[in-house]
Amino acid sequence: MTGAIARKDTAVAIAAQPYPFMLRREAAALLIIDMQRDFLEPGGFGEMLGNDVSQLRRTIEPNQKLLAAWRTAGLMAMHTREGHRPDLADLPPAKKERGKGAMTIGDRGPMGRILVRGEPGHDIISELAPRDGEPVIDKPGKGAFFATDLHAILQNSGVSQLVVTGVTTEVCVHTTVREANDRGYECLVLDDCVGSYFPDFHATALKMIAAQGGIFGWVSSSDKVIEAITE
Ligand code: C5J
Repeated sequence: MTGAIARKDTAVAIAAQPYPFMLRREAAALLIIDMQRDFLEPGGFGEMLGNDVSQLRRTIEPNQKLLAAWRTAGLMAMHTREGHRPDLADLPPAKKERGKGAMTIGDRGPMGRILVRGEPGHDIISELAPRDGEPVIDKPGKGAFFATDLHAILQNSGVSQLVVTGVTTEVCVHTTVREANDRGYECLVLDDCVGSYFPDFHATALKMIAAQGGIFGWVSSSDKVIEAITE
């Protein structure tokens, strides 16, 4: 057995809360949640709901560095996008009506129809554009497992560990981590690579993941993961 193969099959400990996460490269995927223009740029869904989108933009650079290191290590990366069919047939009326803003999902904004697949605002930001071969999961809800083929793709790829990043911490990241946890995945959430429009929600959501001995998973930061996967 070569040294490279021996390293590949060996779990590496990553300092985390509530205790070290044992990353197994062959079983791990990076799951980047909803880093879309609609959430991170003015004129999209996030701003339509009254949020300050600049709150999320601090996550871009650490996600870029992590994704570059992850790709260099030859590990599996996946991306998700929240959005709906152009005919809005998969949009629950309750979701459309909530928010009560002047504009709602499906209306035309500066980046096209809000949260609709195929529109510019639905795209992943250019800084984190998926590469050919990286699965992109289109999801109609907050959780990435609901009404998607994510679980099948992970199972067929032998993935049992998820390194989770993206936005927003307490909504789509949290919902996805909870869904993953109930399906048996080990989730490591990176505090500098997830973000919220509400700093206090962000901090509490991260505490909730690692509390009670890791009730939903582990929390660490991107520098520790990069160190662990860099040869
Ligand atoms: C929200 C998301 N916040 N991606 N979506 O509506 O977290």
